[in-house]
Formats: sequence, C-alpha cells, structure tokens
Amino acid sequence: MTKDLDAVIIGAGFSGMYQLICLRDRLGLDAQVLEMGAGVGGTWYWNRYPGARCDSESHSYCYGFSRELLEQWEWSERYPEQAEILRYLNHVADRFDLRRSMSFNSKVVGAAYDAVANKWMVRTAGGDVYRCTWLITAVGCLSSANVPNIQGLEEFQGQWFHTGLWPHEGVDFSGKRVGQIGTGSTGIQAVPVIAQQAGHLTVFQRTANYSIPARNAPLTDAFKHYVKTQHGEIRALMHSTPNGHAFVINPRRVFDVDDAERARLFEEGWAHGGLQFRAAFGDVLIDQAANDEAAEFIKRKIRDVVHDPATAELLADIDHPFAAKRPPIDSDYFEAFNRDNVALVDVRSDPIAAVVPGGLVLQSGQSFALDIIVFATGFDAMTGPLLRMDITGRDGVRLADVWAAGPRTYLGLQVAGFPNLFTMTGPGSPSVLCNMPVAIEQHADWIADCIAHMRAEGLRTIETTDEAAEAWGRHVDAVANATLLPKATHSWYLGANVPGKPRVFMPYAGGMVRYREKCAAVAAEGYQGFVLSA
Ligand code: N01
Repeated sequence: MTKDLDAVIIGAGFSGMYQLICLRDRLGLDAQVLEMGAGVGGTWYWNRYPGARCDSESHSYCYGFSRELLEQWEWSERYPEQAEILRYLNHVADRFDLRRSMSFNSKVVGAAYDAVANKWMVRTAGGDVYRCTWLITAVGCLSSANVPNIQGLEEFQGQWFHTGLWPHEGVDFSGKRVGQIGTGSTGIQAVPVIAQQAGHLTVFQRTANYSIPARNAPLTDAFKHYVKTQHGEIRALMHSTPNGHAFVINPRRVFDVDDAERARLFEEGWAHGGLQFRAAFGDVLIDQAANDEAAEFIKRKIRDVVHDPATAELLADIDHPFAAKRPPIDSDYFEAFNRDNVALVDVRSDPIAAVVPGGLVLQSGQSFALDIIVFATGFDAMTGPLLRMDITGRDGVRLADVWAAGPRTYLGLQVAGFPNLFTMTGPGSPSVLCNMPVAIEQHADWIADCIAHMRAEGLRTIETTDEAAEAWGRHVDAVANATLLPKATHSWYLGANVPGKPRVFMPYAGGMVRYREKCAAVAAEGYQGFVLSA
C-alpha cells in the first residue's frame, strides 16, 4: 500500500498524540501517526513492569493545551502509576478522536528523502509506504530497550524479561528465584514489588544509586479541587521553572546556611519526598562541595535504613554526584534489603560472566540458580530509537553516518541534510531533563507554528545548517560542562551505558525557560539557523 499525506508522525505516545492534534486539528493537515504498538501510550504502553510509576507529580504530568481536559481528568495519587497514565492517554485519544488518524502495529523501518519530489518516503515493516512532505519523529527518548550482550542468554532455561518490553499479561513471580540486573530508576521501583511476590530476589548491582523516598499517597479531595480550579496558576509555575515541574528550586546556596539549618532543610526535603528534595538549594548540581553535603545526607539515610552493615555499605558506596544521573525516587527500595528473601550482589567487583541454563555465573565462578531474570538495564537513550530506523536525507546520506561521532542537531529539532524532518524531544533539547509533557508540548507547538508559517509563505522546505548545528552542539556541551552532570561518566545522558556509543552529553541542560525563549526568538527572527526555500 502507498499513501500520500501531508505529514507522518512516528509514535503514538505523549508527543505523537499531541503533535497529531496540532497538525490535523489546528492546521487541517492530512496527518497520520504510525505506531509500532497495538495502542497509544508510548513509554506507558511498553513499560508495564512491577512498580512502574512516574516521578513527576500527577498534576504536572499531563497535557496543558486543553482547559476542559485539565478540569475533567482527575488523578488519584501523588505520582501516577503506569496503568493510570495509560488510561489517561487512552482517554485523550478517545476525546480528541485520534485513533482514526493512527495506524497501529505499524513499525517504521526506514524513511528516505526524495529531493526531486520534496517528499519523505516512510516504510513500515509490513511493506507499506507513506509519502509525505513533513516527517516528525515522536519516538520517545527512552524507548529502545538495552539488553546487555551476556554470553549464554539464549540457553537460559528460565524466563527473562526487559522492563521496557514487559508482557501485557504480567509475570507470575510467586515462589520463583528471581535475579534482577540493574539499579536505575526502573530497577529501584521494581525491587520492592518483586520482593513481595518472589520466593527469592537477588539484585545484581553494578553502580550504587541515590534514591529519594517518593512519599506517594492518594490525593486528598482538597488537592484535587486545587488542581482543577487553579490549573492556570499551576501551568504558569511549571512554565517558569527550568525543569517544567510545579515547584520552585530555592536559589539559596548550601553554604549560605549553618550546619543545623542545612540538616533541617535536607530533613524537610526528605520528609516531603520526591524530586523536590533537590529544590531545597540552588547549587546542588553546580557546586561539588554543595553536592557532597546532599550526597552524604542520603548515604547516612541509606545506612540508617538498611540493617545489614555490609549491604548498607554496598548500597551507599556511590561513585557520582547526587542527581548527576537521573535521581530515582522510590517506595521502600532500601527497606526491601531488610527482607529475608532479598540479597544484594556486587557485580562491579565481580562482573557477570555468563548466563547458564540454570541461572547466572560471575567471573569469580560464583553462581546463582534462577527461574526468572529481569533486565532493568535501561535504554539506548535518545539516539537509539532514531538510529534503529534507516533514515536517509539529502543525497542518500544516512543519519547513522552523520551521527557516527555522536548526535548533532539544531535545538534538538532538526539535523542538517534532512529537510522537513523534525525530531521531537531530540538530542540537544531539554527533553529528559525536564518534566516531559512540558518539553513535548513546546516542541509540538513550535513545529506546528513552523509548518503554518511555511504554508502561509508558500515555502516548501526547511533545513538547518551544519554551522547552526555545530554552534548549538558547542552550546549544549558548554551548558552541561557548567554543571556536575557530566561527572557521572557511566550515565545514559552521555551514552555511556551502551557499549561503543559515542560519549556526547545529549540533553540540553540550560533549562526549559531559556530554551523556550531561544526557540521563540529563532522563529521571530525568520527561523534563524534554518534555510527556508520556496
Ligand atoms: O535505566 P538506567 P532505567 N550488567 O540506564 C545496569 C526514566 N525512568 O530503565 O549504572 C550489570 O538508568 C546499570 O548499571 P550502570 C528515567 O529518566 C523514569 O532504570 O550502567 N548492570 C544501571 O544500574 C531513568 O533515568 C522513571 O553501572 C547493568 C541499570 O542497569 C531512565 O528512564 C522510572 C548492565 C540501568 O539503569 C532509565 O532508567 C523508570 C550490565 N551489563 C525510568 N547493563 C520514573 O519516572 C546495565 N546495567 C520514576
């Protein structure tokens, strides 16, 4: 089947859904979403692992474009769990009649730009071809599962799962010997829930991680009323903060206050829970000495919670600044290690050597009999979902070749040599350093305004330049290097979690406010840094 369209959007998650509303309903384009899964939801469609929950608070983790939607939808808990977010996104799809412009089970395998026709030819695994003028990738930043290449996995006689490709019917852990590899945000959420169900759980930790208690709880009626009636105020607050959350980061510095006051403020943040812990001070991610104070506070908390001193030491032996990796939030993660059926194994000093039919073996020869292995091993972040498609631009140039030394974009929105291709929340944009729906709506609006401008002016192509992308890349590096973020040398922000991936700090760390102003100024000045042609 070959179909002609104005625009193709790849992905039916938060970003693809809203981009469709912008292009189809606001601009009147003939637009279609191609989605690999059988339903909407993106991240929340695939990540159904035990404990999956968002770390943005529910009243800020939603669309802001529709006042009616904000007033009608009611979240039940402080942090929405996966099933509730998926219900929300299905509700949005129904309410805005999105499904009629979506093809499910349509995995895009390639897209090629035809300069003569000024069309993108988008190919699916099923052999369908979509010809379109504008191509928008809304593929998510964390959607390409990273299963480590461990020798012998194919011979494992038990079951194994990656958290990002979790079976819809769930996994029965009861009475099973479970091994979980990975202690990032995902692993930290999964451990306490799996521990409650499994016969025994062994957690294989390579890098110890900070975590802040989420303090999740049902929302009170008073808070629900506040959210529905004060949404304008809440959105204004979210748009005024660098990370798009509905809380202000206090500008005071860690050493502006004395030891007792600092301890009190950290305790207050710990008791409140969640990402707001780091909002007590403005310099935690900038000043190493300030960060050390926060880090030591958390390490003390870990030692207080975990009864076995050796396990506590292993969990608190953290080698990077607090929040330099995405800081997880948890519900009883450290507490889980006080259970009789949970053990922690250090695979930094003694790495995993192989999977064997009955379990897993470390380099020392120590072995573990397992029925189920859970890979909470993360994603080939940001570039992975784009590069697994074969995208070719002008003159047949492959995106994979252009990005061989790491991604280079202008504003995270476009790549030189790939006209009329927009990469929503792409590398070089705030994306994962921001509350995602805020970053997503800003990108979708900007792209829609840009296309509206092109149509009004009779322009056929928009394409950034190498110079603009190089200059933006230098700026992205400089902004990251002014923080402690690159000091976590094994972080996925840097691509360091995937063997062979170039080390480039991918998200834009300059904050959403600054970024939004920059994008608005670029558009206002006639799309500076882009070439528009008739
Ligand atoms: O993935 P990760 P994630 N042998 O890459 C380990 C978002 N998110 O899925 O650090 C042994 O952070 C790896 O070890 P190391 C959020 O943005 C949000 O947990 O590389 N271990 C690490 O411990 C988050 O940051 C929410 O040494 C191996 C773990 O696996 C992002 O998604 C919830 C290994 C991977 O951690 C990704 O989080 C969940 C190997 N061969 C996710 N390979 C919320 O909103 C990897 N590891 C709450």
